[in-house]
Amino acid sequence: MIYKQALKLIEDAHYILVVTHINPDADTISCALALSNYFYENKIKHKVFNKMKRLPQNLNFLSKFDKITDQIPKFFDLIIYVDCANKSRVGVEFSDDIKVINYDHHKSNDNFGIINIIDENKASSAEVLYQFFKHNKLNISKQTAECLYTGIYDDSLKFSTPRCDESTFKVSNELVSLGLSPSDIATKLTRRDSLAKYRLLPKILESLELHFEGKVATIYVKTDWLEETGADYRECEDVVNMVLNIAIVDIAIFFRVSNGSTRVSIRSKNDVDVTSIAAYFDGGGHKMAAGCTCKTSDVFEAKDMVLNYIKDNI
Ligand SMILES: [Mn+2]
Repeated sequence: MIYKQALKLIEDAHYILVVTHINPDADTISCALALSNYFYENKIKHKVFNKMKRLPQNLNFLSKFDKITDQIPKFFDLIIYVDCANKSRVGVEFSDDIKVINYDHHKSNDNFGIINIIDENKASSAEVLYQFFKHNKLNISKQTAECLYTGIYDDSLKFSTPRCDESTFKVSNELVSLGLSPSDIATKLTRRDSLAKYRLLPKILESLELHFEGKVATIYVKTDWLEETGADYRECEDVVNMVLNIAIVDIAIFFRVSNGSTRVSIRSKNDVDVTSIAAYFDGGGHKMAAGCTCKTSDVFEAKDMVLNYIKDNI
């Protein structure tokens, strides 16, 4: 029912704006491009918006990636949010008069759309969006399939997160049967690193400290290091998962200064819930992957703030 209502809104719209979250990941971009490819194939007028000037270039193999814009079109009468737990994740405010469809898998999603297609049990928004295609019996082209598969693969951390289940593999199987190559996608997504990344990585790893008998690991990146190496911090985001791989570590935290405050990425394993840490600092996310911002431009101060919270509450 809800899937049909969403399709009706799409068919009735004159111009659709598909919006993705700031600091985009593969899930938000893949969902937007899955829709975009379907819209192109069916001559549905639309644009895909992301506020950032620089997008993750490892996703540039996805069809229509080059059409993503940071400009807001003059007219649009439907907004589709993908992978955004709330409206502000996009970094731009739109008029409340415009109809909204909201596809997501964040538990904290506040149902801001007139149609909300949200399933917190799914490992990715791409898996949620797949259900929209499936229930409406829409044609999924190879290009659209590649987008959906990429979102599922990346947001499930290569099929390793707890929410990755039988249905994830069933959907992936159906997408692979449409002709895409899992090995090709994995290679394009994960094996095109810059040399600069490997100049920056040792510096970040040098910052590694263990706390609370080794249960919590912290790392940080300094702005000077980015300048020295020419690397973008996003190239090194996976370093937080790397230190989480240390056997005794349950929580890994990555600090970096951005626009006068410190961004904090928190990852966990062994069923440790880190949402309360992020929530305390007005952030959000999932049980085992969350993020927040500390109001200081000093990474050491931010580190103390977060470790103090953990000491008293986790
Ligand atoms: Mn996601």
